[in-house]
Amino acid sequence: APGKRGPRSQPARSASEGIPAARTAAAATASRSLRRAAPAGGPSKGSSRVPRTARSPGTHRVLAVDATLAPRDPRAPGQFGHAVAVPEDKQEEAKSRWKEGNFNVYLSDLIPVDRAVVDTRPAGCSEQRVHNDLPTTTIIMCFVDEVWSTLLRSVHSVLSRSPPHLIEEVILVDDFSAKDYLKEKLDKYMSQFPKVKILHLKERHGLIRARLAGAEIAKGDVLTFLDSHVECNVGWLEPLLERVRRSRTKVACPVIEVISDKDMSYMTVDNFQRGIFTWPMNFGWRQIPQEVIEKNKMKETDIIRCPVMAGGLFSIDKKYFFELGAYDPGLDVWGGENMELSFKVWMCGGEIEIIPCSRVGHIFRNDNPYSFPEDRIRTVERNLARVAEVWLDEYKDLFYGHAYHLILKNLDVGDLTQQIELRKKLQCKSFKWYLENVYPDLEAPLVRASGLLVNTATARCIAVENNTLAFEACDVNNEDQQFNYTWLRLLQHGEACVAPAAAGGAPGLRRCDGRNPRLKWLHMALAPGRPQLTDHVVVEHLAQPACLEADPARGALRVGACDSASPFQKWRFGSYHVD
Ligand code: LR7
Ligand code: MN
Repeated sequence: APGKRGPRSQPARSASEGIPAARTAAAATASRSLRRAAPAGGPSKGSSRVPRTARSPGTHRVLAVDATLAPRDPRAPGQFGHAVAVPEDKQEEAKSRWKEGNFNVYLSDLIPVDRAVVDTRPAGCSEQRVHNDLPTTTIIMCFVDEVWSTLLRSVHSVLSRSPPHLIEEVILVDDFSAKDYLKEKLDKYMSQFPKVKILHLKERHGLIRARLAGAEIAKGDVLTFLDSHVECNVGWLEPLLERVRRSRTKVACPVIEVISDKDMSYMTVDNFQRGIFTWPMNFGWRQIPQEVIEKNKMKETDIIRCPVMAGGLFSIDKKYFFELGAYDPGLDVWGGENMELSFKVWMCGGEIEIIPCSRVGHIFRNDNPYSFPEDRIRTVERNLARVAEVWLDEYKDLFYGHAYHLILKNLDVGDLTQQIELRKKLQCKSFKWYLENVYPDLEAPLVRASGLLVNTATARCIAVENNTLAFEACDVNNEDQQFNYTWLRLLQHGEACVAPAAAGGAPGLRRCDGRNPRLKWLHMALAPGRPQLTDHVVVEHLAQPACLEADPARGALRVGACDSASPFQKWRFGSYHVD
């Protein structure tokens, strides 16, 4: 549609199956349509610079402490969030500086550190009231080798667009950056702001443990986490704190808008988007369907409950955060912590919300500009597998089924005892409850296919009779003929699984074990990419393709060399739950 543009065409994916190459952010923006930020209403709308007096006792209007109407230098490049172009003679310089942050660092340096952005809040936000006794917050911003001007702009936007009495402190957690300017120079610059504290970590903690280090020393009632390349918009903070004040188990997220990595313009995003995930736990945003919006008469200012949060920007009651066990400290560097906290919050009694009246811009980049201490993909995979093991119950098979290489890798996720204990202690609900109540639109069939496995040429079915594998005339009502084809690629009947044989041999039964590669079958109806073996059931672990087949002469079951033309190798399940 005209006026719509996504900054990235395709979410980048790792070479291996399933898990995105640490690119949740890029993958997430791919589905969002963006608009240049334009004022939502008239010039004075919501931007009065002086706090108004409360009309009813105990509440006041959202403050709009901001220089949007009269910035220090109205003609500076990038002012009001406008796009900036690199001058012709600076193209080379801009290009060479890109890798300092994987965005247009040259332009970031060119635009004011305190630039104004357009007030992108939906109509009505500036009239909303918040309580006078909002909790105070500690802002925690972690960074490793962040670009100077970008880090400064993030801090300035917090300080100039938040009511001072609500900010207990701003803790900058320097995650062992190598850049010189992030040492004394940063300390010196920030010393003009008494509320800004800098914690220089003595070794690389990774984002997750760096946030924990900040949280440990925080004095505010509420923790507000932000990335180090953001611009908080007008009135962003009060609506977040208002939600936490209303209920301490609410975790409040702003709408994350887009600061272009190319021209530094501040773009707004479509309203009515929820934070969701798809298998194997890839974060994304999903538009609420128009009919749902109409049916519920949803307004643009309405709070949106989200199955998961993006991860970087949110407010949470400090005590509640620690009651939840904060983040699993076994998560390394980057990734998956947003899933962990989201599942934990929902399953253990809380809620995740997007607050449309709170808006923060974020620079979305195609790649992390810093190095990972160990392999990036492995790190993210391991984090996600920890989350799956602790929180997904029987649904973890869907995770592994969609990231199948992880099973083959025999990934070591480390010790999970404490996390499992914590879940018990908090008496958290099941993942099934979460799916039914929080994310009912996620497709999460526990098995891929089920019912009778019919050999189409002979109308015979496999069965378990007296603990042995039988092959008999199909009968839908026969319990013994019911099989599941699982995410872990087993042909399963209760505890018993069909065990393959080499070509020429007869299959048998074995006790099911999802980790045993010698029990696995590929049902080609569910494995696109081998059209020549459509409807076949292929032994997975053999190099020479061997297929389950009916021996029509003996009415028996056997494994034979795969033959795309053989009708005796065609099988069909009663029902398929995925395609
Ligand atoms: O080792 C590290 N130490 C750090 O301090 C690695 C990173 N960091 C800092 C880094 O400098 C940055 O300020 O941590 C912050 C987040 O890292 P980014 O900006 O590289 O992450 P991201 O924006 O690409 O990805 C999202 O997912 C992350 C890991 O799961 C975090 O949760 C990020 O906070 C999160 N960002 C957002 O939610 C913003 C919206 C993007 C999306 C989706
Ligand atoms: Mn980020």
